[in-house]
Amino acid sequence: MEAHSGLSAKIVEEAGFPGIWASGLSISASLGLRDSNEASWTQVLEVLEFMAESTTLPILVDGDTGYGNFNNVRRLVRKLCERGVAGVCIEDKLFPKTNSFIGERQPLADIEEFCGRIKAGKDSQSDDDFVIVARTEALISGHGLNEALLRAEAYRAAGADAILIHSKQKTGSEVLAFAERWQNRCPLIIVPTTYHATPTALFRQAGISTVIWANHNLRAAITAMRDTCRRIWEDESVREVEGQVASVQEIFRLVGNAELEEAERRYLPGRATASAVVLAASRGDLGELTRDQPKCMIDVRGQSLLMRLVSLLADSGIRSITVVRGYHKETIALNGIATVDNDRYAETGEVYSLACARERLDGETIVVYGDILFRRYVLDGVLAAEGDIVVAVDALGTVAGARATPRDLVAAERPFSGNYLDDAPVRLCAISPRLPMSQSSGEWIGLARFTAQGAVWLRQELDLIQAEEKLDNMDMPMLITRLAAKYPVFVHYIAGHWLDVDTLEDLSNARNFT
Ligand code: SPV
Ligand code: MG
Repeated sequence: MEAHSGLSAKIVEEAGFPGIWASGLSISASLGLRDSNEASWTQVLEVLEFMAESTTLPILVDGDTGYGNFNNVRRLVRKLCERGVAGVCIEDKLFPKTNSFIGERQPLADIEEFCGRIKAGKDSQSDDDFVIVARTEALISGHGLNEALLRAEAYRAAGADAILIHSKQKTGSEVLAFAERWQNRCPLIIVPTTYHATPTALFRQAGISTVIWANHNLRAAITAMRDTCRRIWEDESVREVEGQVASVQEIFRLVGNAELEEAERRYLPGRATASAVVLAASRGDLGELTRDQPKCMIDVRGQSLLMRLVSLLADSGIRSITVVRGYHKETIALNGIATVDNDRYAETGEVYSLACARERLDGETIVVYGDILFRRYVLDGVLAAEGDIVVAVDALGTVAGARATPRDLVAAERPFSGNYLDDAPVRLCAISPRLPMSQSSGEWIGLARFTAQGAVWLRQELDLIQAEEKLDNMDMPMLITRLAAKYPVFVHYIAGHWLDVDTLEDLSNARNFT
C-alpha cells in the first residue's frame, strides 16, 4: 500500500498491510512537485527516513530510474540500506523520468545499460535481505509482450529479485498474459491503477506475488483536505467538520504521545506527572461578554483565558488537565483536556465544583481557578515549593493601590520578608475575604498545589464536608482554611505577575498581560 510520509506509513501499518510502497508520484506530489525527478534523490531519502522511523513494515522504495546510471544506483542502494529501507524498484527509463501515465512511447533504457544498474545495485547492498525490483515499462511504452518478456528475463538474469510489469490498460489482460508466459521465473509485481476493476482473485490465481495500490492514500487525502477546506471556507466555522475529521487526540495517538509520557515518567523529575483541576463552572458577571459563555472562555488576544491557562499548565509539564464546566458548558471544548460537569453550578459554589472532580484529585494535583493568568515561573515555583499543600500568595495583594479589590486575603504565620536568604517555609493560617487588611500578608491568587498526600487529605476533607451537608455553599478559601487547621498548608509568596478577571477593568488588564 502506498505511503508518502511518516504519518501515512503508520496508517498503512495499522490497516494491516504487510508492506509499503513509497511512491515516487505521491512523495513528489505531497511536496507539491511533479513526478519528474524535481525533488532531488536526497530529498526523497529524507522523507524515507521519516517513513522508516514511523513503521516496522518493510518499505519498497520507488527509486524511479535510479537517479542516473549504475554509479548513482550504487550510492542510492548504500544509503537506503543505511536507512533501514527494505528494497528499491528501478524502472528501465532515462533520467529525468516522467510518470508512466503521461504521454506515449516514452523512451526506454538500453537493456545492457539497465542490467548494469541492477548488477551495481545488487553489488552495493549492505543488507542481505535488501531487494532490487526491476520494473519494465515495455508494455506502457507500446513495445508489446515479447519485448517485455525479453527485458524481464534479462533483468532477472542480471540479479533482480523481482520483476514489476507495469501496464496502463483498462483491464488486467495484458499483465495476466505476461504472468502466464513468465511462469514465475521470479516473483512478479503489478500496479493495478488503471485496471482497478479486474478482481484481485484473478491476479492471485495467476501466481502474481505482489499487488501495489500505488497512490490511493495521497488521492484520498486530496479529496478529504479539499472537502474540509471548502466546508470551513464557506461556513467560516469548523463546527460542521468537527467529528468528520480525525481528532487531535487521534493525532497524538498515531504519533505515539503515550510512549513519550511513559518516557517522561522514567526520565524527567517527578513534577511532569502532576495533573490539574481547573474550576471553570461559574458564569462570572461581565455583562454581554458572559451572556453565552462563561468568563473563562472570554477572548484575550485571540485565545480564551482558559486556553491560555491550559497552555501555561502544559508548558510546566502538566499533561493531564481536567476542567470543571457548568455555565454554558458546551462552549468549553478544548482539545487535549478532560472535562467534568457541575450541572448545579447556579446554586453551588467552588468546592462543590471541586468535588465533582473528586476522582481526579489523585496524585500530585494543581487546583486553579479558570479565570486567572500568571507568569510561568509562578507555577514552577509552586510546583517546586516544599509541603504537601502549597498556596500561591501575592505579597503585594495588600499594598494600597496594587489591586483595587483583593478578594481572598491571607493570614500567614509570617509576612513576605523580601530577604533573599530568608526562605524558611511560611505556614498559612487562614484565607478569607473578610480579613482586616492589617492582619493580611497578601492575597491568594487562586492557585494551589497538593502532593499525593495533600490530595488524600483534600479528598478526605471533601468527604467530611459532604457528610456535614456543607458542600453546596462552601468556597475555596473556606476549604483551605479548614485544611490549614488540620494539616500544614504552606504559603508560596510572589510579588505580582498574575491577574484574575472579575471586572471589565481586569479584562482590559488581561489583554495587556504578557
Ligand atoms: C508511483 O507510484 O510513483 C509509480 C507507479 O511509479 S505509477 O504512478 O503508476 O507509475
Ligand atoms: Mg513512480
